[in-house]
Amino acid sequence: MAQNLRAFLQEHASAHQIDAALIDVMNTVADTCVAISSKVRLGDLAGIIGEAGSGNVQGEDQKKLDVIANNMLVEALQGNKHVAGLASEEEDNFVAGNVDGKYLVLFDPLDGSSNIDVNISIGTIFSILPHEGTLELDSFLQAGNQQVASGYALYGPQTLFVLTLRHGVFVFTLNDANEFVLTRDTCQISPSTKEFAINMSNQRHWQSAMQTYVAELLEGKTGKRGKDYNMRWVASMVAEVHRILMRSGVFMYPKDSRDPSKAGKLRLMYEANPMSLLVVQAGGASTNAHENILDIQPQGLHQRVSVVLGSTDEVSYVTEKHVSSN
Ligand code: AHM
Ligand code: MG
Repeated sequence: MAQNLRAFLQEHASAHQIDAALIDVMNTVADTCVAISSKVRLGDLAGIIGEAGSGNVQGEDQKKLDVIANNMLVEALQGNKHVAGLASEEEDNFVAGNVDGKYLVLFDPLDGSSNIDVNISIGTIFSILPHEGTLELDSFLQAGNQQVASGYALYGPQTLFVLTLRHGVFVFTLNDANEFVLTRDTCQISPSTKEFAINMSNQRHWQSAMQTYVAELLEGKTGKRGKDYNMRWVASMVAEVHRILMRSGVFMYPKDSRDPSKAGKLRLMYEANPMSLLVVQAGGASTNAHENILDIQPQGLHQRVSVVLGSTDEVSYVTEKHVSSN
């Protein structure tokens, strides 16, 4: 019989000596994603489509669903006694949890916001860090390789929950009874690929190493890379990473010369770190085009970063190109 998420987590925890408190936090995240999924599925019928009329700390307009999903996660996680604190893409500052909590949960409550109103896949991304001592901003500024778990919910044709507790990557599908059921127990990204994902409309703003790399991909079979590459761009990182976990590929969101103060569009703590842990756990690689994302020492909660992740051959090739061009 197919195993549900709770049973899987219990078994996985005993097989790998994982703290029961961490499993409890994971269950709270998953339960909240089920609740978010119910709202996403109903769209206009649940009154969740459209602008919230507010902005977040990064100056981005918030959608109603950004705010709803954020509030649901904050409330649920504050109610979990093992959670010491939270940080969210939609909150200016970190939020305190419970003084005895051993974990910090960081999340992008609704990733792919530009796709909400057009019924294209969106998701929730989360990262879990260990915690001890007094809760302060510094508590959250841990490198990605300190994460004890990460994952995402993908609200697509199916609602999926994908997680790692540092012992592989597992995929669960939401069934008719609103229960996540294990549907894939191995995710392995192959080293080579013929598929890339990048927002080509920003091409003229990329650094020259990225311009050269993508130009080589576009040359096709008779060009330098000797392959006909295919391109995909959903504009939801959750959907792009899921595709890479399922059939390999490389995803890039490079830094942009339009705003030199920003290191890229995506956020290190809420997007790049959790996705990098999943990709590395599935045998792939992840860099900021220079160094491994998981090794970056964060300087701020809302820090942005360039992202190159997926099949190792491509990630190494594009990273080497950037390193040697400096
Ligand atoms: P969001 O968290 O505000 O939704 O922004 C992140 C999203 C990613 O999911 C996606 O990879 C990227 O932004 C898409 O950017 P673009 O609008 O340039 O295509
Ligand atoms: Mg996002």
